[in-house]
Amino acid sequence: NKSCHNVRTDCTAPGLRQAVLDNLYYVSGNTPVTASAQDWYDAVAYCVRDRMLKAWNEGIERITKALDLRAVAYLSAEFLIGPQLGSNVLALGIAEPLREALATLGQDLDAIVDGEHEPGLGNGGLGRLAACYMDSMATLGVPAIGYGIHYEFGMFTQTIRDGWQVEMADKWLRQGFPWEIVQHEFAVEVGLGGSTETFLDAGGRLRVRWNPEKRILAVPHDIPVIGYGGTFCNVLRLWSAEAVDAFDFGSFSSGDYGKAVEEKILSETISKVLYPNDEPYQGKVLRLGQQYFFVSASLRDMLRVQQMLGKPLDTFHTTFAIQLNDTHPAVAVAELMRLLVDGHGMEWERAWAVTTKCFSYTNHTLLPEALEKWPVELFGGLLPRHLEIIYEINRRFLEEVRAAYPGDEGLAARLSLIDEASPRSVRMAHLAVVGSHAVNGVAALHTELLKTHVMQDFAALTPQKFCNVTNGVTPRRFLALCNPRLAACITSRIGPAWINRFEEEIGKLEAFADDPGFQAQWRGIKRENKAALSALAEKHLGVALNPDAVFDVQVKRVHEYKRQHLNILRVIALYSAIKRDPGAEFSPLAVLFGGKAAPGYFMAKRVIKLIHNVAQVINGDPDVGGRLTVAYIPNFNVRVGQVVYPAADISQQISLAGKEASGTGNMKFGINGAVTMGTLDGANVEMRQCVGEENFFLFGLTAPEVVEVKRNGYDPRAYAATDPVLGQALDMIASGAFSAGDREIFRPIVDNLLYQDEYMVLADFASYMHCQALVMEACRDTARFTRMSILNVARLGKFSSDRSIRDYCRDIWNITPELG
Ligand code: 26R
Repeated sequence: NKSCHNVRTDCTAPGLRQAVLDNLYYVSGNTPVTASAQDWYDAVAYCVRDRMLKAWNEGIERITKALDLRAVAYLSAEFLIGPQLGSNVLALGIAEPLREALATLGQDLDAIVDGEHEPGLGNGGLGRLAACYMDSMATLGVPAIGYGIHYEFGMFTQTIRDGWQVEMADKWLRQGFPWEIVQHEFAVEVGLGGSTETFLDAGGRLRVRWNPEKRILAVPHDIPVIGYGGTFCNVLRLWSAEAVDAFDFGSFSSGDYGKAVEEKILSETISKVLYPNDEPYQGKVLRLGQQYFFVSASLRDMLRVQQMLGKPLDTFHTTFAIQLNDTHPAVAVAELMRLLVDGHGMEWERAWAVTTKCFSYTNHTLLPEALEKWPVELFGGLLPRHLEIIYEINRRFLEEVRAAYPGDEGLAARLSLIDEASPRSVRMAHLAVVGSHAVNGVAALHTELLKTHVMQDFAALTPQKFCNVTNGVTPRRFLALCNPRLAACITSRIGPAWINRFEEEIGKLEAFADDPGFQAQWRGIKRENKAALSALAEKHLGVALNPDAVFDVQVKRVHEYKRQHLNILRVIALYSAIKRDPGAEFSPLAVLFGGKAAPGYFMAKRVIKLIHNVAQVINGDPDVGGRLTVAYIPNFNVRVGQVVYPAADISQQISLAGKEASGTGNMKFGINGAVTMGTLDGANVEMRQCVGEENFFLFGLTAPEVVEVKRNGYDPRAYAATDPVLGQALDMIASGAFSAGDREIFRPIVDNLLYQDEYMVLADFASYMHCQALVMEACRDTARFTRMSILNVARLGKFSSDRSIRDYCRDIWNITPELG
């Protein structure tokens, strides 16, 4: 039946119209008269999903049928995929007919796209990077499965009450999620707790058996990830925890209904909530349970594929390249050993060879407090067999170390997988390095610091393992989708090939950098994007932002090392200057902030409060007269980012040098034409090399200078005492100028800056202010600033995640992309 076929695949406007109407009627039980906004969204989403299924099914077949194919298994505790409708429509190339179809039904595609509630299954950079990589792998034709956790509650929703962050639960599944398909037939059981025992197998060999105390069912939820062009599709497989048995009938029939469902509730706890801490690590047993849960289910799923292909286990590494996204899934090293040795009776040495050929590990942080360490007692309680395996890996590893460096017990202790300091603990990064054939940092500077500081002993032992893959972002979501005006303008000059060949094509824009007509068009688009953001700010915050002001933006997680407080000190200093001389010329400036603080992070939450209070004073001061405006954009997430990046003139990337591993917001701003004001940290270093130093506003200490200043004894008070601008800004906060005279509320911030200042805010302040003056001067020269903006886009081709994925394919995975 032809028409029946067409309603699921037809991509003409009339065909799409019919498909949406059918879904409205048959899926949600509505007519256009009764349909709510959510009903329209669902009808459109299912219509789009239908058109992905051909590529989706072919994608599943590709991985499960092709004998000679190597697929990536990307293991990540977080995938911050963002809204799905818009990006899928873009990938399929059906925006225009769909828009037309909906218009005939009185519906606006953009409004429906904007109404989507995004799955917030990640904290920030690391989770979003995983999503960009899934997009690039699908676009380049790299067969891949993303494995992660189907959290019931994602990242909390941030609301602001009286300037304070208040967290609210994010029940993202409340309205259903049309993009996932639950695959009950691939559910697997995962064990936890219990004990181990030895036994003699049929061949008389001594074997070990783990008898877990409880079992939990892992149920896969599959989300398609379709590449640009719509022909290649991979899958994101997220595991949710369920009870093996829904409830205990024994208790149920004896009348104890509460006890009957208890088991079910306990089991489901495992995938209940995303941990919202993005740096300081907390040794919570539930978190280790989550990590093991998704890792075990994923490895069992891969072994199932291996067996389905009829391939022997000792070629497992030819089927899967397993990438560990930070140490969160590092227990996979021990789990794969257990599955091969205990489960399949493989010899230790052979199993170890397979394991190390499978795994590679990406490190994402230099902060020592973020390195995962699990107390041995806690670890052994939950995963007794894995602890034994880790001891055995360590025993053999240290034997090699001692053979290579006889007598150097200090070295052995530093390299050991076990930290012997009390409480004894398992060092997950060491497990990841030892179990992998490749270890990478996420920016050139970061990799260098890994090799020379954080992991110097490993780098000396196995230098060939270490390599760099600088992060990237997808130009589909973070330019083509989020900035349609700029995208159309770029395409009108250089054609559309930049969308999936960004690195190769975007440089062609450079030819137009000084073209006055092009420049005017470029500025017009930026102004429209600013007006769009202003409209949102007006609606949600009641703050009026002048679209003719320079938009200066810092959006990212709130953390002391990212130095939002340095930014607000700058704002206070600018405000003081205006107050001193209200008549002096000051071109309009809008300083925007956004980002969430970890719920338990006292200082970060207080910084959010300080920003709000400063905003209130400045925005309401008639002397300022709207020339300086400060706003905090609440609940920053992927969706909000897609409105913010296109509207920025200046991108604040001001972490203390040596602290930010890479940053990826810096790249999202840059490819939307914002000029960076930043330190030589993370990927800023490489961005500056690419755009040219004259198109980047640099300030601050370098990483080696930071080390040097600290070595000589850093005294923040000396800076406050000698720089009157800085001293006065701190005094204003301390004296209650932003807290109605209350001198206590911000004392923790001021005292911390004066007496500790771990992230050297005061040391970098003067340099930052000097840089600010240069920025203001550059902004007054419209042609010069527009040229800088255009060149930032034109010269950032390297920062496409397509380039990153090609690097991984070539240097780490040994996979050849099938497309592009
Ligand atoms: C609680 C603990 C174990 C934990 C630590 C760190 C949990 C989550 C994180 C997230 C960290 C690793 C993270 O997001 N790092 C960021 O990764 C980005 C992608 O590589 C980088 O751009 C960014 O610089 C880095 O901070």
